[in-house]
Amino acid sequence: MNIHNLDKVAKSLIKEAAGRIRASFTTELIIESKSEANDLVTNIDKETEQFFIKNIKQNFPDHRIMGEEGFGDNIQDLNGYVWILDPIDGTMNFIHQKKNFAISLGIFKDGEGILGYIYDVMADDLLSGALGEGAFFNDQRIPRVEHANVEQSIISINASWVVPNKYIEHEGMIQLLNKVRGTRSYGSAAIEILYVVMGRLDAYVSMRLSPWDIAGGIVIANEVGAIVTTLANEPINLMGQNTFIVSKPGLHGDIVGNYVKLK
Ligand code: 2AM
Ligand code: CA
Ligand code: CA
Ligand code: CA
Repeated sequence: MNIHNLDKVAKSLIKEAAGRIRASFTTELIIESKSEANDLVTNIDKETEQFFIKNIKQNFPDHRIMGEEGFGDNIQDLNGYVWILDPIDGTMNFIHQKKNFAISLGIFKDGEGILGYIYDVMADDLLSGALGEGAFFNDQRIPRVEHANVEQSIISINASWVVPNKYIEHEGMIQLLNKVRGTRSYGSAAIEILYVVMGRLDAYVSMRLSPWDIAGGIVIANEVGAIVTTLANEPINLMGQNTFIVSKPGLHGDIVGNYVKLK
């Protein structure tokens, strides 16, 4: 398998899928709830995933696909080539705001992340990374991220994790938010990872992410020296859900060691 060919196909599928998503704004959306009332999916999420799967299978018949909407393969291991896809990350933003949503894609070979992509569909910004070859923002090489400390950082976190919740002691999060320079929340894990990689944010924290939210981002973050772990400071398991932090070095250890108290 030629990695440059794989990269070329992946990028062209992402661009074509994004064009279809933008074109869908002229048609009526069909919106459904999934596991809970605020867990939304649309016909465009599903059609986009099906578009990828059809084209991946045509180009690479022996590759497997793990997609959020369940049209791909039933993936129980990462043997061979596995594409981990979120057709629309930030579906609520897609529906309500028509911006700040992304296509998120990671390509893994025998468990190792070899290519990663986060495409901010409305900004037309493509963040990509290839194992050992660095990370790129619209084909411009991105420098490695710098160290950061809590006092001078902007941290992205959903407000749900700062009020009492079942995952984390919220008092610790309040202490953290009292110390940082600022907080943000964008409603798309992929876009928030993109911002950390670009240095626009210093860290992003979440209690409950799925493999497709983060697979592409992990490959890219590794290439710029941003640190990705669970909030228990363990490696991410791509076969299930995880707590999650992506952060500049220094800040990562401080947040995980001094503010996070998991339940
Ligand atoms: P999604 O839009 O693809 O569902 C929202 O804060 C972020 O969390 C989005 O990246 C969203 O991805 C993700 N997320 C993961 N699990 C979710 C859930 N059960 N409900 C809503 N968003 C979820
Ligand atoms: Ca979803
Ligand atoms: Ca997602
Ligand atoms: Ca999604």
